[in-house]
Amino acid sequence: MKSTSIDGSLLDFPIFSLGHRMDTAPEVFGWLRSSADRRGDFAELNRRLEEDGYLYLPGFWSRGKVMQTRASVLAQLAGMGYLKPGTAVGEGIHDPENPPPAMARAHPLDQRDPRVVDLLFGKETMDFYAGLFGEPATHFDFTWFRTKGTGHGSDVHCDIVYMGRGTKRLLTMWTPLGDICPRIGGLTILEGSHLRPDLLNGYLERDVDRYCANREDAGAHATGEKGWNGSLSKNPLAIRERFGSRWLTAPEFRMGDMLIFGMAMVHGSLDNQTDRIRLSVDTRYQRASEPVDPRWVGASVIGHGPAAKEGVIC
Ligand SMILES: O=C(O)CCC(=O)C(=O)O
Repeated sequence: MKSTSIDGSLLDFPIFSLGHRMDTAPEVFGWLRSSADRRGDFAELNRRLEEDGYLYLPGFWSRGKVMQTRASVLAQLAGMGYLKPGTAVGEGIHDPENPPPAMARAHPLDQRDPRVVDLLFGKETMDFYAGLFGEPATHFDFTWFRTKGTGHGSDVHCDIVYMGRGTKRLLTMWTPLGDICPRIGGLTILEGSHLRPDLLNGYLERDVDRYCANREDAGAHATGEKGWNGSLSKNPLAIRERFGSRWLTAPEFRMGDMLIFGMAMVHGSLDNQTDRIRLSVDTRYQRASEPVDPRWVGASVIGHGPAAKEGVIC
């Protein structure tokens, strides 16, 4: 891929987010800062997490380990008939007649796939979080699988509205299970947005599973028939203007990389302009001593199901 360094450059091909062509001028677009060289320096990593709101750690895991995880997930997708007949499973080309569901919550992929569990919740990863937190770490029992075929990335949002019933000091980890260039649709982070909650008009206090019990359609909200999907915006250009900062991504996310960010970080993802599935997972980590959002723990999580709905008087 042709692109130049952060201090001068544009991509030389168009990229999109939610159908909007992204401006890749360096004033409004840039690359994530790598912290790979400070991997064991937890004081510095915590400082960067506070300052930047994210940690980008290329090559955290061995490439081979992530390739095995990818192979295991692709084999599942192939078995479910989501890959294009006649193509190699490893290519991850989706069947246009039967594309996989992009939505994580409804995903049929196995939450207990041993490769996935070992990668995301095994000793190597949990030791890292314990080091980062300076105390024992724990994680949600749910893995959000993203299997995005050709088309739009994710709406612009912050994660707190989906998982804010425990500690707010929760971290998201976004993990590519394939090499993901901006044409396939990597994650995008709105630089410095974690420091400007004042620009979000109360968004960070909301909860997708809370509804007004005194409204006429309360019943439909209680069952999940109606609801808000947590989106902050479908227009990444307008949101960027509001913050006056830059959208950040990587020239290529590679297998072995991890990207960590906090609950108030505005983020989204790029559209997939290819026929390959953009395969990634996102998972959540926190200090074991702090309260955990009950929606996301247990053998079979309740997630955003009816049991999570909370009626309040508005
Ligand atoms: O992968 C995506 O498109 C979105 C991921 C995301 O929103 C997250 O990791 O919190």
